[in-house]
Amino acid sequence: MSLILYDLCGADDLRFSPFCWRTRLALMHKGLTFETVPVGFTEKHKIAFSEQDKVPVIDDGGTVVSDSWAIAEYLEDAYPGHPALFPGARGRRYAKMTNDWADKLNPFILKSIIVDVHDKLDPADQIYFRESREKRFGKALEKVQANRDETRRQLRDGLASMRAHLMDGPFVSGQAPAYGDFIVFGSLRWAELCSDFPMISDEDPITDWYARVGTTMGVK
Ligand SMILES: N[C@@H](CCC(=O)N[C@@H](CS)C(=O)NCC(=O)O)C(=O)O
Repeated sequence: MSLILYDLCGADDLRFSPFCWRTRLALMHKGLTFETVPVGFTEKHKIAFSEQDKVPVIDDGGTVVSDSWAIAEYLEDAYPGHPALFPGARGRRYAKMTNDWADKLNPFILKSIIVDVHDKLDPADQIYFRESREKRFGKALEKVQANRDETRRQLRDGLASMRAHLMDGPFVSGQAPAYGDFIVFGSLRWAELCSDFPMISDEDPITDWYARVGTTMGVK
């Protein structure tokens, strides 16, 4: 039975969603074969079967799961003989903590690159994205992004605990990358794919970590 990932898609088939990257890397780490179905912001009909309106969604031979965290838990439980997403006795709890922490940092990335993300979308999705995000932030996308030196500083400050954690080992999850790494990697991959504005400085140890994860997972 086939496994399908419904994946957010921009213009030119760009797959940039931080949450979909978490799931994509989780599937790769588990060694599972999967196909992807591109879903634009204005193509919610493609995921109507999941009874909610956000990606990622997976359909694993008829088992439908949405939300990247729920998908990671599902994959870990459904494929126990495959490499672990949450290694270690308390790995699942640590990964969940990382998940919730990273979700709070994502808005700093979004505010730093919001016009750049808009520009990477197809025209119909640009209209949807502008309307929905300007409603959310109460101002023009350009005004949100104009403050990006500050929002990037907030992101860099917010990553301090990860920087400290990396002093103890090469990956968030220990000696090898696992789901805790994929969570943060997805966010920085999103920024890299959508924008030339560097979220992390070259001197930051997180830059080396990002390259290590990319190389290990074969995505850079
Ligand atoms: N908590 C969810 C968040 C998923 C999410 O926000 N997905 C975005 C793409 S990055 C989405 O589908 N947005 C649809 C929209 O804004 O209309 C998860 O972890 O999967």
